[in-house]
Amino acid sequence: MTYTYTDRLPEDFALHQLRTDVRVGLTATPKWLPPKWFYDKTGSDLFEQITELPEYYPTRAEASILRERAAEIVGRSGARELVELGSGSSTKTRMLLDALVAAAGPGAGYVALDVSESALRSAAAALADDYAGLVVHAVRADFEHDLGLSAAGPAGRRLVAFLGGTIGNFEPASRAAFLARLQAALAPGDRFLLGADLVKSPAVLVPAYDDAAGVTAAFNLNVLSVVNHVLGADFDPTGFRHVALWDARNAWIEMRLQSQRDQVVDVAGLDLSVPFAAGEHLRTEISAKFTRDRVTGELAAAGFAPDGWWTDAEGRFSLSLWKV
Ligand code: AVJ
Repeated sequence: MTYTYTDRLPEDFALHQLRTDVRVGLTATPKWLPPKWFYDKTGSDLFEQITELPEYYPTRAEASILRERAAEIVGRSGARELVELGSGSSTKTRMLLDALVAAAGPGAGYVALDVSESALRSAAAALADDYAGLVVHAVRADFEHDLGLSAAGPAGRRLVAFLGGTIGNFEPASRAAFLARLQAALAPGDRFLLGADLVKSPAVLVPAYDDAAGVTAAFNLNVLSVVNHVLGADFDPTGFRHVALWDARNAWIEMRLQSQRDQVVDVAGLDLSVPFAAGEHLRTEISAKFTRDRVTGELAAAGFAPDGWWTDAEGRFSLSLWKV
């Protein structure tokens, strides 16, 4: 089978957004860059490696819930279409699709939303090949601002999945805005499936973001290479050190890059010089961790009603189902 492709973003969208983010983030105090820029080809490969690290439990924990519960979740949702925020080609997507195709039969649909055309096309092509009879749509959209849910045309009930714990990358205010927008975009009968990582001991959390093999450090530092390539900056990655810390008050992991010396970084494409003091931190990611009460409270505030809660056997990660 083949797939359809809809582009809802201007071609230079990513470049424009990166320019704005770098200008705003690197002139702020303290400095920051949003985590979405980790994921060029190298960064995506490094993230795949992270998911296989002994210390990084979220991917395995979420997959173990799906292995046991995908059929129950899809059955309870009554969905004919799976909409995934972020283009999934992974085992996790396939566990949901197996259940969907079994339950909905021919005419079941899959919609992937992502900002990356290449990620969308490779995921959509692979899934269209492997699932005969599955109608596959790839939609290039920025789901933080445009859910693109209308792009694929009328379907039956939809199950919108936001997996992996990526919800934790949002600042609390953007998370609330995103959830409210999603709630408003869903029709009665639609369901939202959320993967959220749970609060646990820093002795487990910190190594998950600071592994012994140094893969997460390479992933974090890679964002400097992205800025170098795309905006002609001259970051020297060896001038920075990976830092992961647990912020207990905010209940989030913070990843930072710490400048190892006084240095000035030139961003040619922005005509910008950025001074870093020795020891100064650049924040590159927050990864919030949740309690069941917090998930329930935030989803209720956005207008969702609970329809299911599952964790892995060790209670590390949650999947939860919501109706509007
Ligand atoms: C893909 C955003 C869920 O926050 O755990 C992994 C990204 N960062 N190691 C996460 C990540 C460092 C990951 N998410």
